[in-house]
Amino acid sequence: MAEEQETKSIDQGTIELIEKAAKDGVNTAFDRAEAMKPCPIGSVGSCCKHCGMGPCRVPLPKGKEETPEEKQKRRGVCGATAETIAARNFIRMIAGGAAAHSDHGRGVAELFLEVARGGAPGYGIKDEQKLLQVALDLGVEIGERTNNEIATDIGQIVLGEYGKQEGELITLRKAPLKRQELWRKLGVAPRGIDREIVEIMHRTHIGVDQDYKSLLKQGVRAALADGWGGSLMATELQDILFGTPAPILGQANLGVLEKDEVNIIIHGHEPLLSEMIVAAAQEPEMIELAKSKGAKGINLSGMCCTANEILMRHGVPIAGNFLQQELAIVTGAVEAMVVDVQCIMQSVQTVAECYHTKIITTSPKARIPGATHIEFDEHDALKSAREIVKTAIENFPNRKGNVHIPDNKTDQIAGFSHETINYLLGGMFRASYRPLNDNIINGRIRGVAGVVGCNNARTKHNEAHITMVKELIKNDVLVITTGCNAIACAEAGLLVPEAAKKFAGKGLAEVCETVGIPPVLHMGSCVDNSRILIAATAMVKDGGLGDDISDLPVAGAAPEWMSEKAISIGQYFVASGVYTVFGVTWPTTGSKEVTDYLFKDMEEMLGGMWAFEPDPIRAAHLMIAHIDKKRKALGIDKARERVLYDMDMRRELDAV
Ligand code: SF4
Ligand code: MSK
Repeated sequence: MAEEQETKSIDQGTIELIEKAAKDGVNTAFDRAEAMKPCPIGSVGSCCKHCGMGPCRVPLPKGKEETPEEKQKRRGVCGATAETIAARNFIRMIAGGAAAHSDHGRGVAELFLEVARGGAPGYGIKDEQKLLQVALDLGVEIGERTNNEIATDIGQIVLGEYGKQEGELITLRKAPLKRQELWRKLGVAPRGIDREIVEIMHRTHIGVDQDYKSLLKQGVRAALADGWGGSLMATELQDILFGTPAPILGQANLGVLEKDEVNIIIHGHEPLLSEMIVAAAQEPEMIELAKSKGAKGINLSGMCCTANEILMRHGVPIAGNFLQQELAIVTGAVEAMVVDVQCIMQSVQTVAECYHTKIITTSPKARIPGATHIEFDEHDALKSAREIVKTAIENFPNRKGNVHIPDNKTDQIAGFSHETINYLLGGMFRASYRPLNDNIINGRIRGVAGVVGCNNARTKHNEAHITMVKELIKNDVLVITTGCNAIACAEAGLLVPEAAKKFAGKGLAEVCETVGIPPVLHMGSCVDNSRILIAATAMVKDGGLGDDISDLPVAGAAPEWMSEKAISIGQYFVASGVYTVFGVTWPTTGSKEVTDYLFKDMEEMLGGMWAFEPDPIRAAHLMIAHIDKKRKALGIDKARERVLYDMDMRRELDAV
């Protein structure tokens, strides 16, 4: 049994809890993934169910070259080709992902406006400097105006960007000039966020856009509306409201749960309510109440991206990433799992029913049958938060005694926002990316990779994440991370400065030791991938590495992706000029033309392109090869060779 479970995760505590779940008779995602194999036609994008004449399946013919006559017949009832069907499916994934991120951004903007108007007590403007910076970015007058007046204008402008019908998103201006011009030239500069998503749904309806290239271009436009629009605005406004992250010590893994305390896990993506739960859980009356129920205190931890948000700003520990959510409940030690939106398995409720855990839903957009619903009311958020914390405390005496908390937990340093990297590298008085660019130019750092994204039950939990990241840093590639990859890296001990000496190549380790940073920098949650775009733009602006993101020696990856949001993120990275490799599975292989367009033609169009490689070592080397290609184009490849040779080797070379 133990050996069988070891094929499911690289993490010891996770394996222990998969075993406990089996003993307790609890069904988890690991079991379901084994029992139910993915549909081979749907998984390659060859199934369409966009109308009542379908579903239509257009799988590739097995084993032999298809004749033109056969290909002619391989269509849906309406005549849609395999290319149209694969492209439609792909961009509907982008629409789903962009909608999720951008609706998150809308929720933040609505709260932001309420705060500015004085209608959301308990919240305030925490980062005034960022407020002023965003005001400048959006063209909002500052003068002698109060913060609330400025914030009101910002909130209105941001909300207006969702329903805008013409022109282009204001925040596109944050991209390098050359990139903006390219988007305009290609006709992919997004107009309004909602408009681009709706247009995908329209074009993919039966009988509308039948040209896969035209469909994929609209996918690019909607993904850009996500990355440079909805996600970026979510991050900016959250920073103003809750503070821009700065380096902070935290811990990660299932071992952060406490045996003798009331354990509350906050899970999902939006930090709006969880910020208040952090405050409520620290109130003396709540701690007293917990003690009166026999607990030693209240232990708050996070799961998935809500975890990343409250870790980055408060140091709240992370209990796990996507595939660990059911297992946290299997410990038998969780009084409440509080969920907001996105990445919440419906099965948390059925798992919770096997123990004493209460699942508390908080968003009107995300209900789960059987769960307790305590709706987040931003007009009295602390009241909602207190009610939630109280419900958890009162559940403590109901623990069933069948408790096992694995003892593995690791330290991590998180909080590497773009602003922090700027200060860390350049100093308070001359914040800049110059030292990073210089170290790339002199070859100590080979390049930068953004490794992000989910877990996927079709592949061993965390294995591809950690194998890829270790291979990259070993080869002197500085890694920046978000989402569930960041949590995996924390669990593997890669987010501490000491990891540089242990795992990084000589050049990268030297830089990390000098600056005092880990070789893998945690930049936040899924919407915070926008921070990576801003960091890449800052590298371009600092000079010496070309004049567009596509010139930089950088690459991106999501080795264990599963969500539609990951596809949207990948597409906006590609559209921003980044070579982006995905693992596990690829959703368009049912059409060679569509796949070739994404994997080859997009590079000509956008300077960035998609790639698919499930083997994490090979994927890391594809990224390294791309980074080296860019170094060569910039004429800095020789510098790295000089760094790699020690004095004796250089003497030998000179003698030749
Ligand atoms: Fe079939 Fe066309 Fe309907 Fe899709 S839209 S289900 S391909 S008939
Ligand atoms: S939580 S989208 S599983 S990264 Fe952002 Fe993790 Fe992927 Fe959800």
